Amino acid sequence: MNLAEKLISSHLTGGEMRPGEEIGLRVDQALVQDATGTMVMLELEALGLDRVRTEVAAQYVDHNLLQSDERNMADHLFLRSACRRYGIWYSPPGNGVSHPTHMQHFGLPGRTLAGADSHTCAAGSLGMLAIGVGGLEVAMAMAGQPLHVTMPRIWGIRLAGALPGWVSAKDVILELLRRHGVSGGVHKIIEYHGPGLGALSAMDRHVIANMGAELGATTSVFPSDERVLEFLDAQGRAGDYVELAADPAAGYDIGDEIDLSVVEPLIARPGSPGNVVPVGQVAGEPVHQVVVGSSANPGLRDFAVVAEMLRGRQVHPQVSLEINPTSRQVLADLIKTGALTALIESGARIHQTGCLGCIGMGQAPAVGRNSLRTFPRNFPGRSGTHDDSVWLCSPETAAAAALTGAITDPRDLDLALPAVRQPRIASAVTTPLQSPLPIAEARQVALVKADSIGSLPELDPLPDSLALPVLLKVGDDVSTDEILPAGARALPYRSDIAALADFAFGQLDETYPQRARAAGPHTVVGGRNYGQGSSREHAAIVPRYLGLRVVIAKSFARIHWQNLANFGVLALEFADEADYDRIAQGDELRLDGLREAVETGNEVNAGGVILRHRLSARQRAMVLAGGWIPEVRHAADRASGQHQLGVLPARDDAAGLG
Ligand code: MIC
Repeated sequence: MNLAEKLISSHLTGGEMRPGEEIGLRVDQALVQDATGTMVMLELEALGLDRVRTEVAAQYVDHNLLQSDERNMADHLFLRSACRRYGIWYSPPGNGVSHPTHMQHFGLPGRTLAGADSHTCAAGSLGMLAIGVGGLEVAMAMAGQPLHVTMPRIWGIRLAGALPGWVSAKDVILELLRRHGVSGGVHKIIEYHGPGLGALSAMDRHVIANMGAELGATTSVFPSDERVLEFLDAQGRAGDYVELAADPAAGYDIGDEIDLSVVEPLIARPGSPGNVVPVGQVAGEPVHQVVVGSSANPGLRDFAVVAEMLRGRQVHPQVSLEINPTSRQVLADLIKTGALTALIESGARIHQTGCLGCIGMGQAPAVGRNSLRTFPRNFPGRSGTHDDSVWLCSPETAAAAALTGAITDPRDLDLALPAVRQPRIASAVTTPLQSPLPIAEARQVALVKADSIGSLPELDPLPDSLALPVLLKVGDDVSTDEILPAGARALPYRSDIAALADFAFGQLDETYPQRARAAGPHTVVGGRNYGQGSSREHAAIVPRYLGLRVVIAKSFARIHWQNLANFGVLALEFADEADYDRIAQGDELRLDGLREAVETGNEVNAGGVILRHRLSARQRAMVLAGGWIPEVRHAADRASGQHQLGVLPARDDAAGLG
């Protein structure tokens, strides 16, 4: 077996490991961040959970850090109280971005991790099977239920050679995006193997695994080898090391190879992480902002390399260079090694630890002014600026632009290769992580809910007949940032669906919320890879709250497709993609006999346009019930009303989830 198959088979709770089939996986660890976490905690409350059942469950506060009104801090207090109530680790604001912080404290080769954040896959860097999913699935996993995913094909990527100077891990994942685009990894696990691995540290692998999300992959997996041991040792956790690798003769469903020695500095042009070109091809474009940080380049090395390139030099006067340390640990080590002083003296602005500009929580650029970022995503408007011009690149390319004020291939600078200093043992700054309370004490804790914290909307069953106006028709690769924006204006409403509804599809059509409220039940038509990007289930809940009952698309991105089912929205695909052209915004589609069509088959006829769903029996039940929570409640009623979800056995055939 290859490593991905080993990880899957050792956690399989149900289903056959045949690509395309739904499988169930036992979940060892669960992770949420604050922007998705408030909904998860409301879901745990709605499900009547007493205490989480995963080995580790952790809540990180890393997204909603700017407190420009009372809402974000109210969310933090709610999350802390829910962690105390349900037995969850709480990482307060200031500790850092969930993914590297989770690796630091809990990363464990061979374990599974379900995370309510699409970049959860970053933990594949430590030989974990780490999958980003919607919040409700994480809530269910915390309650001890298996995680269901479509069995992916395993895509083996053999790495050979070693990266040349001025080229780093970010360029490797940009190379994959250049080759395969933003949907090249859908329903695939990317497994890295080969002799080139030895030269990539665990944090380099984090960079590569993290942005597997941008390829749409289910996750990425690296073996657990000496480089993982080195990482765990630096965290004082060498005892947690387990060696893990594919069997020597293992094969892959798909094969690919990267010769690291010929990878060159790459950059994604504005609009999509898939718009990748060599840096040299766009050299000379003026730059006004450079931001270094995020879970895509979170390691000490990623900051230190910038510091060394800037040491003794000044940031170009036209550029605002912004440093977002990813974690308290990285910040402490930047101070210890003197890198922070070099950055400060060069003119860099130092921000607090966390995601910040990566989700538009501040740092919005001026219209049309190029902003180079070491981030994972640059979907239109995600920065907070409607007509933004955000590019994605490595720390080396970012620092080169900070020095010259223009996009510059770092190899063209007259600089010596930066020598990065890293302490062998990373700073131990563990105190601020708050551990779960003992169960008796936890049961006494009341949830702290300010008025700004809403409740989950009530969801009614799927009607049998629907006359659905097409309120929006959109193109290919529409991201969840376009469906339900992040950013400093919208994020504070993540715990209040009714208020968040005003932002739905804001990037594409500001009139949608008003039109949806007036129309009631309606549909939206999309192109390929609809709903790519983040795991935010709000992108399903909010439109559903506004009356969205059916989405029709050429194809769907993995996480959003499941989120739609979780909240009772029927995801249909064109049997013949050419029919996309037969439907226009403003048309009305009549769907009759819908319940039976969903229950017994996979085809729906919308006035001559044949549409299909790919839902499993489990997903069909939730769509018919109006969503997963109503389905769990119905199933519990059927099973005599005795069960609370938190006490159900963790089996595929458990009442309510079978
Ligand atoms: C993102 O990178 O898009 C986010 C913000 O981290 C999201 C989560 C969210 O929307 O809260 C993600 O990747 O899932």
